[in-house]
Amino acid sequence: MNKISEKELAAIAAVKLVKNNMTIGLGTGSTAAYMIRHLGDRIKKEGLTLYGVPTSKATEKMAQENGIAILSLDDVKKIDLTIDGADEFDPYLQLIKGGGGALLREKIIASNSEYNIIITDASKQVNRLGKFKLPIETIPFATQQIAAQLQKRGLEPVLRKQDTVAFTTDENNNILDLNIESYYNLEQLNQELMTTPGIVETGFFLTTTDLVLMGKGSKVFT
Ligand code: ABF
Repeated sequence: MNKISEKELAAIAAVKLVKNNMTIGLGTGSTAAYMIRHLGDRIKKEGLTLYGVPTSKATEKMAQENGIAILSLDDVKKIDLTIDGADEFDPYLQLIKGGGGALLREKIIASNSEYNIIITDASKQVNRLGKFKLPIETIPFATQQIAAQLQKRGLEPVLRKQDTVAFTTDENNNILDLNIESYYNLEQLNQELMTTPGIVETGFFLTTTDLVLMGKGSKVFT
């Protein structure tokens, strides 16, 4: 019997917190995929009614395959609970997300949720964010100019590619991955990025998270 991974343990712990008739923000990535499958199991076993607001087209498809009724953000008054993955988290529950290219919808859903849970494992835990490159989402019209500006600031922007062409998000935007290791004031850097015309969103999730569930016995960070 294969050992259950830390990511799946965290997903199982998060799914246990879901109650009947809840509206759930459904995250993106491999850890979120475990969560969606275990939600599907609970729907089958307990006859739960759940409503899912997906953070990506990929998640929407997986949720439908697992019997979760799909709602758009416009359909719901509030999202009770969002369960999502992350690329890095620090002791202050600050995150870097967006490795999967879904950061814009993820942040929109997180900011419209009553409660946000991150499911992850020890490989994502850092003392200071930045080992993982920070993804930002840019409007294709401005991507090249933005990259040139950020290069001058030492952020070493790399245009994310899919095969040989520029990766495009669900909103048909580009992703630039930045090296933020020389920056210590993350709030200020986020503010500067978010006020740069053409930058739509950053993968900084600095204030959205209420609970981090990390595999192995699902240690809880709040
Ligand atoms: C998603 O979870 C993304 O923001 C992030 O890239 C991903 C983490 O990937 P995984 O769960 O596959 O480790 O929310």
